Order: sequence, then C-alpha cells, then structure tokens
Amino acid sequence: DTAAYESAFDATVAADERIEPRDWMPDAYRATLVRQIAQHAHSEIIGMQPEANWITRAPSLRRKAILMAKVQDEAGHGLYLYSAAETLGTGRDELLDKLHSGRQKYSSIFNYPTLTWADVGAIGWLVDGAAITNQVPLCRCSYGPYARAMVRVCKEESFHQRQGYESLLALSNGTPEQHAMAQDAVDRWWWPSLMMFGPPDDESAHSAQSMAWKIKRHSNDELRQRFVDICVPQAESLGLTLPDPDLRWNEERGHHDFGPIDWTEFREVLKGNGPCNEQRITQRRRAHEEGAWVREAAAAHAAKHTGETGA
Ligand code: FAQ
Repeated sequence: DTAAYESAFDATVAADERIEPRDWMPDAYRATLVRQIAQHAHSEIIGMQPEANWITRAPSLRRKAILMAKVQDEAGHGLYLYSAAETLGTGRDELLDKLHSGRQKYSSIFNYPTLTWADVGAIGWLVDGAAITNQVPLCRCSYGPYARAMVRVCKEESFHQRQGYESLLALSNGTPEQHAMAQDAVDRWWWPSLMMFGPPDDESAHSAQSMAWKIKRHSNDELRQRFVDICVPQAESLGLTLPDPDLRWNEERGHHDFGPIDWTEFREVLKGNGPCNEQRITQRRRAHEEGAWVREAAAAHAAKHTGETGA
C-alpha cells in the first residue's frame, strides 16, 4: 500500500541514504528529477557549441588538443545524464524531442556568443567554475544514479576550470592587447555566470520541494554567494577586474556583497530571446537530423547481433 511505500521513501531520504531506480518514489519526485536531469543533460550537449566554435581557431596545437578534449568531455557528461534520466523510465528520444521542440530548457548561459579566443578561457574559469559550485552538492543528491554521475562530472569539470584559469592567466600576463581581450571576456561572462544558479530564492518555484527531497542541498542564492566569494580572490590573482562596482567584502556577513542582477535579461533568455537561442537550437536540430543515419546503422547492427546470438 502507498502509505507504507511513502514512509519507506521518507525514511530513506531522512537517513541520507539513496533512492535507487527500482525503489518506490512519489510521482512528483520522479517528474522533478526528470526535469532537472534532462535540463542538465541538454545543457551539456548544447554547451559544446560555444567553445567548439573556437576549435579550428585555437592559437596553438596544444590549446587545440586541450579544447577538443574538453568539448568531448561535455558530450560524455550529457550521455551519463541521459542515462541517469533513463533509469527513471524516460527515453532519450522523448527528452531530445522535448529539447528540440522547446518544451524542455537548457542553461541560459549557452545562449551567449563566444566572440574572441579569451571567451574559451572565461568559460572554463567562470562557467565551469559555476557548474562545479552547483554540482558538488549534487554528488549528495538523494537519487543514486544522478549523485553518482555527478562525482565523475565534477572531477572533469575541475580540470576544465583550471584549464580556463590557466589560459586566461596566460592572456592576462601577455601583451596589452591580450590582457584587454581577457578583461573584455570576463566583463561579458561574469553576470550571465551568476544567472546560471537560477532565479532568486523568493522566485524559485522548485527549490523548497527539491530541498525537502534532498535533490538540491542548497538554495540558488546560497550557491551564487559561494561562487562570488570563490571568484573574488581568483580574479585578483588573475590580474582581472570583475565588472561590478558594488562588489565588496562585508565583514558582518562574512561574504562579499554584490550588485543587482539583471533578472529581466535572464527571463528574456529563458523565453528564447537571448543573443544565440535561435542559432543554438537550429544547430542542435540539424546535428540530430544529420546523425539519423548513425542511429539507424547502430540499431540495424544491434538487431543483427541480437538475431545472431538469439539474445
Ligand atoms: N537557465 O525553481 P527554479 C553545464 C529554470 S552547467 C535556464 O530555481 P530548479 C556544464 C528552471 O529549470 C549548466 N533555465 O528551478 C558545462 C525552472 O524552469 P522549469 C547546467 C533555468 O530546477 C560547462 C525555472 O527556471 N547545470 O552545463 C535556469 O529548482 C561548460 C525556475 O527555477 C545544471 O543544470 C538557468 N540558468 O533550479 C557544459 C545543474 N535557472 O523547469 C559545457 C542542475 C533556472 O520549471 C561547457 N540543475 N531555470 O520549466 C540545477 O541545479 C537546477 O535545475 C537549477 C535551477 C539550479 C539550475
């Protein structure tokens, strides 16, 4: 009976143990996980585009090899996450369909353009840095497959973050033109990175329930603050300035105060009106269509193999 199942579920969550795919779970818990994991998976896949834009133009073979490996890692993250969503009984086709038809979101951050080589460094430092800040607590998410996927994803994102930092440091210490290019990239990526954490807590529709279920461990604003506090000393050692005149240490709070975020811009990007929304989704649909023959070939091969072994 449902009441017994429900109390077993509640007890598992309360004891900080993991819910596994075959366990009973409330429908709304399942739906929330599918929503968040799908959005996360879509972000990893769409997130390949802005940086892939620079693979052919990387300034050295070393930087090109690093960038290719990084972009490939993001594809891998997307695949672990689609697999995690599949354990909840939702097919990959269905999720991709929802992405392509605009019924599921991906992170707002990937709707901004990568205008110069320094953007690759800024994405590694700030976007991967924000992703790690948000995802380290997800390693303790109550749903086992998602939590376990996050462990590996976070290790790889840490490499990405250092890669970006190192690349920006080289530019910052380079010629005046290179320094200016690094500063310009940070000026453009800082505020959108803060928006990655989602709307402010009092406007976050899902936070309270997701925290009660221990899917989320911290609120959007808590993680955003943590990220700002991490970035300030890093910007200093990079020799770059964060584009916020209100940024200052608040002794009383033990945190940095920062200026107001442009939530109108965030809402516009979510509605599809960001600088690159159209381009990103068009390219994603085209990649999916152009990959149809690979999926068909793989399915035909699998069917033949099943026939041979009788498995
Ligand atoms: N963009 O009630 P909340 C990466 C939506 S990292 C777009 O606060 P929730 C690595 C939200 O879905 C980026 N939509 O929602 C990488 C909801 O809409 P819905 C991906 C956003 O779920 C680096 C509505 O607003 N990381 O890809 C955004 O409790 C470099 C209300 O918001 C993850 O997805 C946004 N920024 O909290 C790859 C992490 N924020 O669904 C390549 C996992 C909110 O009702 C290169 N996700 N929305 O239609 C999470 O932790 C959470 O889902 C939050 C949002 C914190 C993003």
